[in-house]
Amino acid sequence: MAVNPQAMRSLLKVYFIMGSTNCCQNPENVLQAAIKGGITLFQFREKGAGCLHGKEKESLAKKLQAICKQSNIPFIVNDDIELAVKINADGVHIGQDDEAADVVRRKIGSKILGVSVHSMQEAETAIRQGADYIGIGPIYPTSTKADAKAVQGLTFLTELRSADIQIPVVGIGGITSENASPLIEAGADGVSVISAISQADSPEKAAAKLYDSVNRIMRNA
Ligand code: 3NM
Repeated sequence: MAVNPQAMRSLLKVYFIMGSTNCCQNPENVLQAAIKGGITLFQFREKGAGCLHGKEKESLAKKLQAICKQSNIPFIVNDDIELAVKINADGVHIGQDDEAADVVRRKIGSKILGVSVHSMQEAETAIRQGADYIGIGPIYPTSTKADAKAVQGLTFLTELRSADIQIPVVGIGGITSENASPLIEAGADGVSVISAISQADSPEKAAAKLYDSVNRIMRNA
């Protein structure tokens, strides 16, 4: 763990994830609008049919990173540790098919490390190997990730918190401002979304609505 857990929890509130294939508008404009709306963390996830590679990918990453920097939003890179280190991103997010978290931790030093987990055992391993936060999903049905696992609802999150696992947790998969509340009530520190913001007519309004729905529950907790 490299980041103070309390600081990590605040960053996870509205965690926007996006790559060029998720947007119907210019990705830079989408990110700028999402930041205006109140996102707290950003992940560059350049995946799927028609995604950018090599220099083009790096060039978009740098443009989006510069936008995040202007507003002090930490910039996380999905999977691509080499790119994250090369451009000095603020962190990386990895899944179970990537290198082990302890290997990645050694490569990235004190940058933020997020790990996707789907079981108690994976969660415990990620914690032991130095994750700053874990991502769990899909909470609800999603069409954004073709190889998403079975929908898990709030079952796993509830199990984690009942076992007194205190690591910062973010949920992902099919989350919108309408269905975010139960996730926060069940113990998540925030929501990760792609399409709820990237495909919205107004990414700014969509981000603001998500922020309100998360914050409303946290204030009452
Ligand atoms: N990971 P949307 S679901 C990137 O379950 C990703 O680990 C998932 O997109 C997981 O907010 C998912 O549009 C897609 O549903 C999230």
